[in-house]
Amino acid sequence: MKEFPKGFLWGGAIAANQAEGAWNEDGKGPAISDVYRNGIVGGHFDGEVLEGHYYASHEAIDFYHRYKEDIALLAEAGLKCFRTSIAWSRIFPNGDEEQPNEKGLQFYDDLFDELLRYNIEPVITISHFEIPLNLILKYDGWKNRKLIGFFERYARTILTRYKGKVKYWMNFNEINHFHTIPLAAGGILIKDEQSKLQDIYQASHHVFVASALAKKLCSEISPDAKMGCMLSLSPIYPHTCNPEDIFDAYELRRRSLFYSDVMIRGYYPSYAKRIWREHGISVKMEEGDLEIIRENTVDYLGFSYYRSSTHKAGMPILGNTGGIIGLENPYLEKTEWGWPIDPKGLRFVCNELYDRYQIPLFIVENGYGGIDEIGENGEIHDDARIDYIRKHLLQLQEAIEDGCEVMGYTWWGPMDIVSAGTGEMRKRYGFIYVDKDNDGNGTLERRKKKSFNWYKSVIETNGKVL
Ligand code: BGP
Repeated sequence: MKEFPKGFLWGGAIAANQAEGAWNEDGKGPAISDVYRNGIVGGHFDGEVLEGHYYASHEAIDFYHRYKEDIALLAEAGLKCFRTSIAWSRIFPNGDEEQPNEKGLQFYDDLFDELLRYNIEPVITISHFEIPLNLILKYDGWKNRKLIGFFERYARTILTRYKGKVKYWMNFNEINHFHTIPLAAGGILIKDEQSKLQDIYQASHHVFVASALAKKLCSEISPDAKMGCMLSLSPIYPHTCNPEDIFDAYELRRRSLFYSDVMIRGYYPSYAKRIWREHGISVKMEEGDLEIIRENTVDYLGFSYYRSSTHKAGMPILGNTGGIIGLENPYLEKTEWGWPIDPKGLRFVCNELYDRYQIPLFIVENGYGGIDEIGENGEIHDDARIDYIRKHLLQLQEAIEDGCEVMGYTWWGPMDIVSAGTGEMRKRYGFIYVDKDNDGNGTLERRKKKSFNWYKSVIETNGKVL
């Protein structure tokens, strides 16, 4: 069997709000994820913590207190890297303070030290669906240009503090979900459908300037570190060979690549100008914005890949920018959550992206969310999960053979965590089981599943044995 490239970053990935818990400890302020019920992607936003309601992020899997135990297990599995995010509101509880919260900074110092003790590289997302709540309520989120300054201060603080500890950064998680989940991904509450697109493109512009500034700071403060962007990139197939379907699917695809087009190439693509013209959108920019965006493009493209989707002409294009399931694809099996399983799509998407950008790719999320059955002796034989990951890794190997430069692969949710889509615990991704149910009951005990040893041997052999 073929091996993966030398130094390939085998890892696992989580997000602060889906794992840490301790939502109001040590000075942390409330984040948007703390006031969502039933999932930050598809759930309900309360705007404040309402008494008597269950919020999955409040305890999550208590990673905040149990990270040492988790990291020891990850080290035993042989992980080379670990992706997590910094909860912005641990560092700046309201997002707009002048001074950071020392206890929040200390937590990530301790966490990164613990990882480095085992030679596990931290891969850090600066903002993963967990913007401080105050920035939404008081400022209208990214619609407000002031957020650029708040983000810049936050980025400067963490880049300076963790210089030498963190070599791999990513700006915004799945930023191309801005259109589908503007509140979670972009921190903007859509109050008026009429001005939705105007607001989204204006907020996106602020995000582009902010991420370019973060990249600039990264080059100045930590010249050896790399800063990537992060998108959700399911391939979008045309439903038939009807040119109408083919063009529409292509158009939808381009829109899902809008964010990487700007962050990687450093300019607004020509197709965006047509969208703006036809929808009467005018994006306010200040002098120097386009220059900042042009001069500070990202070093690599991180993306999540779970599934593909199928598109037919006439299905709504605007608003859909990636990650959607679309129409039934009769050639593919599905997970218990209805997500089409498409390993070949990973090879397709790697080639598509590498052809388009020629910068290193990093698969920072891939995995199988399913229900685990516990056997009589407490063992968990998660063969469907192993099968899913194996088939995706085989296709990733093919993509590398095709010539794509791939830095690494991080298994989504190495320990079971809260689902972003539904807020559930029973949608499990881990090779480590966490004893907790949807209502918050359980001991939080960690237990290895069958996939634990399987992934360990994959890493040990650098992908030779799959
Ligand atoms: C991505 C998010 C993650 C994650 C994953 C799986 O969209 O970046 O935060 O949770 O999807 O989705 P889910 O948790 O809904 O199964």
